[in-house]
Amino acid sequence: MGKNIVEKIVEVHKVYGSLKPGTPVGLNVDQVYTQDATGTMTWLQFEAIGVDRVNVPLAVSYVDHNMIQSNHMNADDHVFLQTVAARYGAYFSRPGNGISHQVHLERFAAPGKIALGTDSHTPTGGGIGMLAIGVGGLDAATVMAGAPFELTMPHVVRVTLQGTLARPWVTAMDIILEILRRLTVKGGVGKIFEYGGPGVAELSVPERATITNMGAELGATSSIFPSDRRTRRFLKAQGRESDWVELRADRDARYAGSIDIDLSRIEPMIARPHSPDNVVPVRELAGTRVDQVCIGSCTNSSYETMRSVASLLKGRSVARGVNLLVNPGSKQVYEMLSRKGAIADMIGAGARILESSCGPCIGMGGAPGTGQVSVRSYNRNFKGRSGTKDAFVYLASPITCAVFALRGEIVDPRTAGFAAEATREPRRYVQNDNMIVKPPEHPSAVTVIKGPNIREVPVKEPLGDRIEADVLLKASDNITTDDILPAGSTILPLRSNIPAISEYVFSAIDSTFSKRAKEVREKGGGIIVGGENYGQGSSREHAALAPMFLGVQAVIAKSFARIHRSNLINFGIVPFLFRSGEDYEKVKQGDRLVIERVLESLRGNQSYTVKNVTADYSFVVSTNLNDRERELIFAGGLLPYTKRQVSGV
Ligand code: MIC
Ligand code: SF4
Repeated sequence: MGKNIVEKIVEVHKVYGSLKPGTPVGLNVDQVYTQDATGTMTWLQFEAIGVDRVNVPLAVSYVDHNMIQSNHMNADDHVFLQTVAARYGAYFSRPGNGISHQVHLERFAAPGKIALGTDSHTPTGGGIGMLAIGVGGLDAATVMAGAPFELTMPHVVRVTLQGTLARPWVTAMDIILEILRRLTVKGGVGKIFEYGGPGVAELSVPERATITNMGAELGATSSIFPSDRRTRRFLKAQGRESDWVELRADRDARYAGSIDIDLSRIEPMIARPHSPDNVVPVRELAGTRVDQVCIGSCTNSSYETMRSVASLLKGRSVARGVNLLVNPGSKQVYEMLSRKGAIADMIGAGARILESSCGPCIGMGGAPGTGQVSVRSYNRNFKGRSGTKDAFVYLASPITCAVFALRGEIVDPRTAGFAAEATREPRRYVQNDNMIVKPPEHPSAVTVIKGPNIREVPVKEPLGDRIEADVLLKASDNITTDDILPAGSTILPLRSNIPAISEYVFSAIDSTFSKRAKEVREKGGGIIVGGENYGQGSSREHAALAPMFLGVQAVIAKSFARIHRSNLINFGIVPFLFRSGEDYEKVKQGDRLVIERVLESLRGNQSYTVKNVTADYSFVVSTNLNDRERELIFAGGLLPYTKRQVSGV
């Protein structure tokens, strides 16, 4: 029987389990990378596990999120990450070298490999034919310590691309926005999207990477393209042709479903506030005033894309009411643009050029003004994520964004009267890895340096047989990890300090949450009630760890997003599922709930009776934990579990 690309890669890396969708499969991992905002916790956890060296073929620690150094905290974290990488044998990508996903694609990603990253946009590497998956920090730490990675085998859905894009105004970003429009932010849960068909050859590796990057917004486990002549060409231009292998699905490969996209029918698309799936054709919003435009991020930062933006801006001026911010994705891109004069063209037009980092995407600078409209070539527009609660953030392709910047309003780029070049891929990218520090020859001689803001990782008491706690918050569908624990330039520097960051749990939704949680901690702690797709978005494990620190015992939701569900389990919080929508409707914030015989049911049929003591009725919830996940909960989480395994107890 023929195999698809995902099956081919999983088969080669399989340690245990089967390829049957929905069942656990243990995998050998080739590459693990971290970024700074999730990386400090990951590396603290790695240290706490107690092994002497990174146990995967390649580990890289990046710095890209926490780049504004308004006090000692971020700079101290950078030093910690550099010294800890050296101590345990990982590469270190210095601040300024660029956004992890872009740099990884350029310098390390390879077809046929499996990579994990502590960031939800790790699937960017799928553009090169790598199976790249976003995970929580603790999962990454245990894999770096030598454990296999356990994946719940996803359903593989084939996306067939036909036809040709109407360049330069229709781009890869418009393809993924169209897919988001059709499938929504829940459409990819439990799935990997595997691209194929004649339209694939139309797209360069960076364009494919835009699509796999933003596949994260579908809730997908990953997205992947074949490895073909264009992949080889990209790797050759990066001086890494020897990393190329061909990778394609067999003719008779089977899929769990299929989607057809005719590229020639795609038009410029835009996501409206406040969700990446709130997508319409740009022309429908024509005339909307624009105050800010941001171009770059890990979604749309390739040299070719930025060149094409520069060709449009050249000799023109941004509209009087618009702030145009540009964050090139990597030093490679930035350096090449500078050498070609493209940065000068952007500056000439009035752009504000930022450093190579996440920047405004995560509210690390560049927040819009009150009530302003910001259009960004980024991947997320959740309410408040930009740093301004009442801003209206839209998402569109870089070239569409550039047209808006010139016109000061939303306009269909095809009819705006401008000309732009569709830049061809360069034959050779500038290869200068002077900002990537290799692991030293004698790592054990390195001293790990920790600034005063870097605190121990808290560990939960193992779960008791009875949970009695208050519903501290009742949330709706599609709650993001940005809602649970916001980012931004004030809160992000606290990522290495759980007691401090826990003050901000749910602060964007309910500013009293943290105080109320602490008040009931002695009385058994709290429970959170959620709707569908609870915890979508970012991989930040702080969205589980900080509530755990505040005494949250359980989350009861209609369904969970994959990475957040794993993070909850990793920190010993039970993810319970409502059996019916009515039960969700009935329970109120403030109700006191009692769940008896938790351990017994967890060992048994995973069905639990919840007594609502306040309103005097009972309802049934369930869990769907596999064997390993149950063990993690019994142990009090993945850290105590792994420590025990490493020390052989
Ligand atoms: C994001 O885009 O939300 C982030 C910031 O990159 C996160 C990681 C984090 O919160 O540190 C992600 O995508 O996982
Ligand atoms: Fe950085 Fe934004 Fe990409 Fe997250 S989505 S890695 S914050 S650029």
